[in-house]
Amino acid sequence: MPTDPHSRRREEEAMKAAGRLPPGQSLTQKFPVLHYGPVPRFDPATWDLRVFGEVQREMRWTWDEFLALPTVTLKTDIHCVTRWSMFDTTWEGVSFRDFVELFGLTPAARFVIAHAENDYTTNLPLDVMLEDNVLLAYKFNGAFLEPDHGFPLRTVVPQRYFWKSAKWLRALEFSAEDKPGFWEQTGYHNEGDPWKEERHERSTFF
Ligand SMILES: Nc1nc2c(c(=O)[nH]1)N[C@H]1C(S)=C(S)[C@@H](COP(=O)(O)O)O[C@H]1N2
Ligand SMILES: [Mo]
Repeated sequence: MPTDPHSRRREEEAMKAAGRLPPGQSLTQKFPVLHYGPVPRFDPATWDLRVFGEVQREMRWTWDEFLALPTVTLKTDIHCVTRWSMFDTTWEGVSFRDFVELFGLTPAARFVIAHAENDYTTNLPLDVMLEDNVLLAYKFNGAFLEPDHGFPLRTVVPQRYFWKSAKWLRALEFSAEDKPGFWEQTGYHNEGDPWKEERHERSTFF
């Protein structure tokens, strides 16, 4: 990417025309850190990941158990609602679709609520989560995640704005009803599709 702002702007327009950069986004080279609240401490002795709700079997994994699960590597573009996009990020983790096979869902399951440390939650339809590019990721560009970026574990859902990729993941809830999460409750769009520019819910105040 050229550093000169004029040629960069031209490059971004070309990317939009080519259908790779969603509307209203700009490319970034460095990986911004963005979250609400403090970075939680990780203790491998007490950490667990739980699944609950509309599942056949409620289960929990310790950190060592989770690390033993088969992983996949995914190269993808990511898009933040604050208008930065990053191309060709590489993540390694457990494929969500494979993960669900370990416990099974009930026929009532239609939404997935990611629960992270410090009560951060975010909601997605189950059918989006079951697309083949959704990961429970613990490595970025070949190394374990930095604490800032969600170590030990985060969801990666590239087809939605990045606030729906929960850092410091601790549980996945499967639900018959939708449950708007932390940002969704403050007015961010419930779906958050960057290609439709679903940034905020239509507000009655503007
Ligand atoms: N637990 C948690 N996850 C979170 C957030 C947060 O505040 N808490 N912020 C979200 C937002 S708005 C973005 S853009 C991405 C940023 O991820 P990064 O800091 O790794 O770039 O994390 C998302 N996941
Ligand atoms: Mo974001």
